[in-house]
Amino acid sequence: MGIVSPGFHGRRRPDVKLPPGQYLTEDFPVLSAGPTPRVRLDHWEFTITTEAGKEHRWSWQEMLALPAESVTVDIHCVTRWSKLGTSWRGVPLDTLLADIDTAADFALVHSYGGYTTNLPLADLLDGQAWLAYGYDGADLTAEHGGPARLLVPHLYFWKSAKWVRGMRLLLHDEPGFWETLGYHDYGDPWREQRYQGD
Ligand SMILES: Nc1nc2c(c(=O)[nH]1)N[C@H]1C(S)=C(S)[C@@H](COP(=O)(O)O)O[C@H]1N2
Ligand SMILES: [Mo]
Repeated sequence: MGIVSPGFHGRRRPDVKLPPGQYLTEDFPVLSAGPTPRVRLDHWEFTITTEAGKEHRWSWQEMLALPAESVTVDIHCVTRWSKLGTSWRGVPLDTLLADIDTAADFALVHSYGGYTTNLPLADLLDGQAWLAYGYDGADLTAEHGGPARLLVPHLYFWKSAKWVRGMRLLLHDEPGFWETLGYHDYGDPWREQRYQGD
């Protein structure tokens, strides 16, 4: 996928904490398929739309008022860099999904700027995913997806949609941007699910 900032240097060394085919980087590369959208906080909203068409919407202030968590996780990009011990702050998706009546098994996440990515709904639950607005003790910068991005660290990082705007809950899986272009539907880095058929 489009490398915008290729000027980083990976170290090759065996490390059990790295999924197969990955190398470590200390930098935080920026990978964006298009320009960085600038979203005004007073216009920002996050919307979950159920398969029945019911919309659940949070303004920036409403989202910030929800209980947040600080998490430290490893992230793995399909272009083979991994970064260990990244620290984030955000709202668990469990909280946003808690009161939503749905029979859906899938989510199609969409971002300001038009990016999309799909995941099983189960992968957004049980403490596995966050709506992240803080990174390393500061506000999440725009290049890394601020005001807020999805954080789903157990899958390749393309599933962690930057500038996230909402998601549609679906009874049937629908591919997102990279998945339509041949990347794996699920994207488990430990099973090296980079491309369709892996
Ligand atoms: N909206 C949006 N989200 C996105 C992307 C993108 O191009 N647009 N790129 C994905 C990819 S391929 C990766 S590896 C990570 C990169 O996040 P970073 O730029 O903060 O490192 O964001 C993911 N989320
Ligand atoms: Mo990526």
